Amino acid sequence: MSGLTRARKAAAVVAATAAAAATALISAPSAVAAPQPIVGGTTTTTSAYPFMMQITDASQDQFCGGTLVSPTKVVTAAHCMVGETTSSVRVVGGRTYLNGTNGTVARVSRIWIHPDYTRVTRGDDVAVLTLSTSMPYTPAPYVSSSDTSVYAAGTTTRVLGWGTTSSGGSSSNQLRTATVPTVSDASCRGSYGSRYVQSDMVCAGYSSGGVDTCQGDSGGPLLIGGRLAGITSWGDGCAAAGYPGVYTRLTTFSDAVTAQVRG
Ligand code: 4AZ
Repeated sequence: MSGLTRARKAAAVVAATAAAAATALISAPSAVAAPQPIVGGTTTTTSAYPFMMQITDASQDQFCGGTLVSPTKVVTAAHCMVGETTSSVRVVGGRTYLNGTNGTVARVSRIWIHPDYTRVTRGDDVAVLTLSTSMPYTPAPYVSSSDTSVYAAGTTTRVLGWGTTSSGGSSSNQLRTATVPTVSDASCRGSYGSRYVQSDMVCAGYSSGGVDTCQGDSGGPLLIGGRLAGITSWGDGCAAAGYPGVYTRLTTFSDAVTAQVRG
């Protein structure tokens, strides 16, 4: 596997095969924001978001994000863990910069991947890592299975990561964050057709694009009201008009996650 592929788990970017057809259904933006990092976000720190974890290889090169939900449990994307083993992965907390050496590095004693996971466009994109040692950071609360109303269209969400700052671009050395509104199921279905599995996914982004997660942000949190409500999963490119980011709908999986957190 090439270094680039390994470094970013790039498989989540799905080719925009039907881009021209679907774009015709989206109203033209009055102004298009210049693409900026997460894409379109601002820099932040792990002090501001202490539950924000880097998922790295054994050399501490980040390839995905994760969210600390208890001292020894981290929620991430299943697609981030494909081909990984407890020996190949590390979780790094308290490290704002990719080139930092500070914070806390934990080894992983168990990797749970949703048993039905096959590919990002079929859903079930959730995994839970059990750490061998505790993280000295405050975990994030996460949604319960009954909290389905949090995804009401237009709700403000916050995303975080070290991913690329444009489609096919470079990762951000510093942690970044952005806010994006949730998108209705009907609209997201209009963008992605049958690849949008509404029981397992939720979309977020502006109809005009410009702000989004991108390669390397996968596995990281989508927060609603300060609670973990989604996991960065996939999309056609990044920040393109009419193609919002797609996130794991965590209410569907919160009971399964809780079983792993307690186990
Ligand atoms: C990725 O590969 C990825 N624009 C994350 C988010 C999106 C696409 C790809 C959504 O990590």
